[in-house]
Order: sequence, then structure tokens, then C-alpha cells
Amino acid sequence: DIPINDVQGDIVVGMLKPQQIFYFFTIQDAATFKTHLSSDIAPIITSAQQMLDRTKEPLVLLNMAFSQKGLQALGVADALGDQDFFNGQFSDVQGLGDVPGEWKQEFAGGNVHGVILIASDTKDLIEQQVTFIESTLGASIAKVYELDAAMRPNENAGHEMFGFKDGIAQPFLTGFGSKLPGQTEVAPGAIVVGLDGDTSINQRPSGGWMTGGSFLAFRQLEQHVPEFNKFLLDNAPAIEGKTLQERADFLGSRIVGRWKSGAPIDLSPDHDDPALGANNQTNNNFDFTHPEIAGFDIASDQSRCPFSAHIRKTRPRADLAPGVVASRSILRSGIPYGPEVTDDESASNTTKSERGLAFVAYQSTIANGFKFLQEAWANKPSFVPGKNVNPGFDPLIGQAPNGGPRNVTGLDPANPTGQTTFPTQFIVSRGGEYFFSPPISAFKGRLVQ
Ligand code: N7H
Repeated sequence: DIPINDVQGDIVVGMLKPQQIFYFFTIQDAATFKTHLSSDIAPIITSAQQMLDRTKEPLVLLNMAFSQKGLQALGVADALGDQDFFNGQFSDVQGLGDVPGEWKQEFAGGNVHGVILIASDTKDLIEQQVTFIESTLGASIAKVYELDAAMRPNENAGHEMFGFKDGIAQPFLTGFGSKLPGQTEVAPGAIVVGLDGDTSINQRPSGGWMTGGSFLAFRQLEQHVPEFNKFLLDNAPAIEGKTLQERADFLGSRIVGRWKSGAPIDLSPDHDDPALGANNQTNNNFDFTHPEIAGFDIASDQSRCPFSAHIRKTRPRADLAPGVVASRSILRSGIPYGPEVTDDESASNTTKSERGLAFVAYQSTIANGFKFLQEAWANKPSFVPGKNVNPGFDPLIGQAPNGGPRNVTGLDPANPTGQTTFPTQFIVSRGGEYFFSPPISAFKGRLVQ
């Protein structure tokens, strides 16, 4: 069972608040920091238990996680059993397909020892908590960088910057809550360290102090929204009887695998269906097979969902054996950052202020989770294998070396083996870090010994 009193809430529940900040810090005075960690910080870390009932959760949610450099600064010499965490995300720049020059210096510099995630209904409440932490910890830490994130306003709440509803498909952890139709069931240890299903369990340090923790892959992913929208208009396939905007929306749905409302194109290939998008009993209940359609062949038929669609590249459902898909699970807890697109940006098709997704993925082994999805699936044109055509890159997040152009097949159902070339990235990685989000007990235990 998941020790929900000891697991930080963002890992298995998700903060899901209108406002959230990521406060990246470096440890300046480990001894002083440690005394506060156990006495002042541990009591205000929000557990999964505290977030289960949304009506009773604290006004301000707080989680904290450490990089390998942060553990070193604390004097925690244990090897956590995760090589990617140990090396840090900047060592992965090439493999992930990032362009090093696009990385924010704060991440590239390797000075980030930890991150504090704080979420609430208002920025004011968050600021009060930051003031409390800064006055309590004093000079024992220094702020490296802060990223302010927020749900988008009004009807766009819950939608990411391109306009698509996010946070729909998550794996179901055996024994935790109830399973929705279409969820992949995974043993809790795929996400939470030390539990059944943690494939690295034998590499964890003795004493079990990591049990209940999870590795957090953080990425600041900038989104070029006006440029993306222009690309959709410029490359919209010809469809009789549809307006240009409808055809652009159609291309967008093929790129993501869902319409903006969240409705999956595997169930509604021709038009958005907001009622379907909003219904959690049906909006995830598909697997790309269609036994109801005579002669439908999953190895060649892209009339419903392209092999390259973002949600298919990152979770190929029936394209692969169920156990394989489950072993590559992440829990996503990202939130948009940056201002809404201005009229000026729309009119000029040019991004003038940075915006995007503060991407957060939890897994018990980074090489099985975020890193695998990015490197072995999204960035690999031959994935999914066994089709009549190479799917090409994930058109959203797939990256070619040095930001080079990417070919994607299947976007035009009238020519499913034809390629679409994406000359640039519409999502640019500004870097990030790998963190370990420890069980709350470790803030009074191993971390402060
Ligand atoms: Fe993705 N997007 O807005 O288009 N993603 N994603 N993602 N993503 C998903 O099901 C998006 C990113 C996954 O089980 C949806 O919640 C954007 C990275 C996985 O069906 C939408 C960015 C990685 C799923 C987006 C981004 C993933 C998923 C559909 C970056 C991993 C679940 C809504 C700015 C390396 C797939 C939903 C499933 C879904 C978008 C990044 C992975 C709309 C904008 C980096 C596993």
C-alpha cells in the first residue's frame, strides 16, 4: 500500500491549484538548514493524505525535493539507485535532444540544490509562505531562480498554452482510488520508490528511508504559441466544406491525438466533441484498436489517430504489449507559466514573452519514465515499430539533434504515409533538473542526520 501520510501530495494526487511557484534554491549552510528542515519545514509539507479530500486540504500546499548536488550539500552520501538523478539533467542535454544554448543558465550551471513547490488559490497566500520560509531559513539557503506558474484564466483553466485540455490520462496505481476506463494499471512502485513494482528496489540504500519518495523530472518547456497556430493554418489539409480555422483545428487534433476539449480523436476523428472531452468515464476509454470496424488494421490504419500523435508516441496503448506500456509510466503534474498571448503577438505570429509548461513528471526510475518517453519514443522516428510506415517524431515534443527539422507522418489522413516537415520546434526546452522528492519522514530522519 502507498504510505499516503508519508508521501508528498504532488506525487500521487497533484497540487491542482490555480497558482503555483517553483522556488529553486542552493544550500549555503547545511547545519543551520538541517535544524530548520526537521523542526519548521517537515510540519508544513503537504502529504498525499492531506490532499485526498480537496475540501479539507490546507490553504497553501507545499512540497520539497532535492537534486543530487543538494543531497551532497546535506552530506547524504547514499547512492539513491538512479544514475540519471546522480548525473543531473544537464548531462542528458544531448540524449534528450535539447539545444544547450537554450538552457537557462540557472539550470545549466548545476547550482540548483532543491526546489520548493508551493501552490494555493492566490499569489498572495503563496507570497506569505515564501516570506515565512525565507525568514525561517535565513541565509542557510539562497534563491537561484523562481518560476511562477498558474492555471490559465476562465474557460482555459486546465488547458495548456496551445489550448488543449491537459491532465486527463494518468496511470492508475493499484489499490489507490478507483480506476477510470482506459487507465493503464501499474504497481505503485512504478511511481513511488520502495513499493511493489519499483524495478530498482535492490539498488536503494539500506534502512528503507527512500520508501514513499519519487523522482521528479522538472522541465521548463517554452511554447511558441502564435508560431504554432500559424503553422496549423499554413499546413491545414484540404477538407471540403470546412473553414480554414476548422481545418487548422483538425491538424492540431492530429498532432496531439485529442481535440482542444480533450475529446480523443480515436473516438471522434472528424470533429471536436466537448461532452466527450469532459466525461472522464469515456474520454480516456480507447486503445487505437477498432474491433467494431470491419478490416481495421492497427498496423496501417491512421484514419482515426496518427501513429505519431503526441498521446500515442508517449503512451502507445495497444500498439505494444500491456506490460511494456505500464513499465514506462509517469505521473504528470505540470502547470502552465507565463502570460496569455497578446493581440500583438497573435497579429504578428511572433512570441514576444516567454510562456509554456512547467513540466513535472514523477517516476521511481528516471530511465524508465520521463527519459525513456523523451529519448526512446518521442525522439525516435522509427517508434512505434511494426507499422507500414515510420511514424516519425512526436510532432509536439520530439527533438532532432541540434534543433534540426523533424519529419512526421500520418498527419493528413488523405495521405497517411506522406510526411509533414516541422522546420523548427514549437516547444523549446529551457532546461530543468532531476530531483528526489523524499518521504516526509526523511525530513526528520536521513536528510538531517
Ligand atoms: Fe504531453 N499538449 O498540450 O499537447 N500532453 N505535453 N508530455 N503527455 C498530453 O491526456 C503537452 C510532454 C505525455 O496516456 C495531452 O492529459 C505539452 C512531455 C503523456 O494518453 C496534452 C507539452 C512528455 C501523456 C499534452 C507536453 C509528455 C501526455 C493530452 C510540453 C514526456 C498521456 C491530455 C509543453 C516526455 C498520454 C492528457 C496518454 C498527454 C500536451 C510535454 C508525455 C494536450 C504542451 C515532455 C505520457
